[in-house]
Amino acid sequence: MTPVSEHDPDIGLFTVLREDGSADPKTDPNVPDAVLLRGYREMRRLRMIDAKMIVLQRQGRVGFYGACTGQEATPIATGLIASEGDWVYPALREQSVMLVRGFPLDAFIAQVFGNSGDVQKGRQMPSHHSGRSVNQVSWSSCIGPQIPQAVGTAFAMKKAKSGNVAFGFMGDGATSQPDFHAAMNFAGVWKVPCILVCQNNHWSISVPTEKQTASRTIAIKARAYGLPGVRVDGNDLLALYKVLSDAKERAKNGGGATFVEALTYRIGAHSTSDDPTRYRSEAEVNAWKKKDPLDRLRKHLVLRGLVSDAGDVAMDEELSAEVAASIKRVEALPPPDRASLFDDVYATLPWHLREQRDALVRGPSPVPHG
Ligand SMILES: Cc1ncc(C[n+]2csc(CCOP(=O)(O)OP(=O)(O)O)c2C)c(N)n1
Repeated sequence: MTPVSEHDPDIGLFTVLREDGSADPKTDPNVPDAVLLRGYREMRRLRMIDAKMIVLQRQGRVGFYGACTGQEATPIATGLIASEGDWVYPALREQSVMLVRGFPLDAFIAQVFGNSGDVQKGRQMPSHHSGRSVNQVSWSSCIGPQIPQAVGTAFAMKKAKSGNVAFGFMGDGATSQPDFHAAMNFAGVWKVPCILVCQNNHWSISVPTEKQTASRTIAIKARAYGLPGVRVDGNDLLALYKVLSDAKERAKNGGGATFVEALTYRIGAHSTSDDPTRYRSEAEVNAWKKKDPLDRLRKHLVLRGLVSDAGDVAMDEELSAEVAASIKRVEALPPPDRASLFDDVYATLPWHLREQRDALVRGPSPVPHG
């Protein structure tokens, strides 16, 4: 049996940001200031979008929302390091990668409304974003299928020698799904350019991680598949930047896939359909609030003189106005055109569907009098 040690990357915890806000010089990836500030702004905007969308759901203006509050560092770090030709397969908490990669905010919000501003034409459940323009594929709501999809895409990239990578995301709960094991096995055997990231937020709705797996860590599972596993502080943007960049370089250079376990915590409910007070304690939530990824990055940036209270006030005013204006524009849009129901499946619509589409467009026949 291979001996295990606290120093192994799949057992220990890779961190950069220290409690006092400084970066550990031994692990600091020296991210350029402009990139850090971009990440900070994106994290603040994402937190604001999530808060506003939850209010909209509570007001009955959208049907469902899954926030990632407390878990912003992973999707934002991914967005910062992804190249244009890379593909992203998110789970519920990583939709926002596409925003960092230039997907328009209006279209992002329209997906939650499911109206005519939505590139998916209202066909997907809210919070299941995708965007062809940024190579991001919607997850299916079933837990796990996006993991083999990401690995399959990476296999195609390898065959095509595209030089790109695929990112596949999952929660800790997804590691109990058969799809996880099939994907990890395939990724190991075929050395595909893939980065598989598990956001271990300690809960799979009401199931705690200790009831999900008896493994010492989740990252250690990678050993059995012949992949490197890395355990990283998922609330530390700098650490994630480093681990994900290294994994990307390795994948691009033919070194194959990496499995990353990012330790984090879901501060809010699983989704707008959940009440977490029924299964976890306030004390636990409060302890994690002290390790908030946005606060930790801010502390670092303040120490480096890159952000200030006044600057944050101005940024929040700007971001709040941007998000509010987007919601206002999007909410005013009509629903998707009904006839669009028949689009996108057949190059040439078969006769029986043409008849059904025409009947739908005509509307019901008038009821005869008499
Ligand atoms: C195959 C399948 N089983 C059960 C569910 C119900 N379900 C939805 S989300 C979820 C928990 C997912 O937990 P995790 O993978 O840890 O991700 P998290 O939501 O914590 O980010 C479950 C069990 C589902 N959607 N699909």
